[in-house]
Amino acid sequence: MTEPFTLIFDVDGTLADTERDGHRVAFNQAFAEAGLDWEWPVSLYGELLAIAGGKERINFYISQYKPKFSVSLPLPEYISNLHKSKTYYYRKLLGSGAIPLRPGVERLLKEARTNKMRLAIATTTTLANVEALLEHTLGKESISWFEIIAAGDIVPAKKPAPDIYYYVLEKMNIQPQNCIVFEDSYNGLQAALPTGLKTIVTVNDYTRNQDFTGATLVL
Ligand code: XBP
Ligand code: MG
Repeated sequence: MTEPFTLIFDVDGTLADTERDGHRVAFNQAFAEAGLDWEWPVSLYGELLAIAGGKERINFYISQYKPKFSVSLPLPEYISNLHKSKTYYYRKLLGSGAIPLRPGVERLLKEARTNKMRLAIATTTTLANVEALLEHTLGKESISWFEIIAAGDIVPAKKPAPDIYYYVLEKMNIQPQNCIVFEDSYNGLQAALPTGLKTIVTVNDYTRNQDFTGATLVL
């Protein structure tokens, strides 16, 4: 019996355009709540997206733009607290219905389920953010549509490292030949390619000019 096909989805920029009006806004709300005069405008955020992972992105921003910044707490602890606050604001934004799924995503997921395909998620974002996005767009039950939701710190190295995709392949005990990955960014494609996974890239305003050499299809 041939193995059923598996669709592996990235989240941010792929399932939904979460970055400009979601994550970016939540980062700014967390900075304001912490009394910081930091503000990430749309263009700067586009540059900072080169760094996957919210905590890593804040750390990069400090090193590049606020090198004199200092706090009494160890910096990683301070950043982790700031990121928790950002995640709170991001989930509140999702709860307000501010971020819909991209066109066609719901139809694709439902058709895949009708055709008994296996579904998985491989994302850099925090698990709680994935669950909130699914709950507030498709309903809480949709979280169970995905056999694996591999997210954030579950792996030691974030995209463009391939760790998150190897993690999904291993946990689902599947071969790359029977899978397709959906991604939106250069980092995401670079993470999938070394594993042998075929990747469909769907671009958005932040990623359309990136290099997608090696993608099976760019939409
Ligand atoms: C995109 C990311 C994430 C989000 C922010 O993830 O790099 O870091 O920008 O989410 P992907 P967190 O495209 O792999 O879904 O602040 O929770 O990291
Ligand atoms: Mg993405």
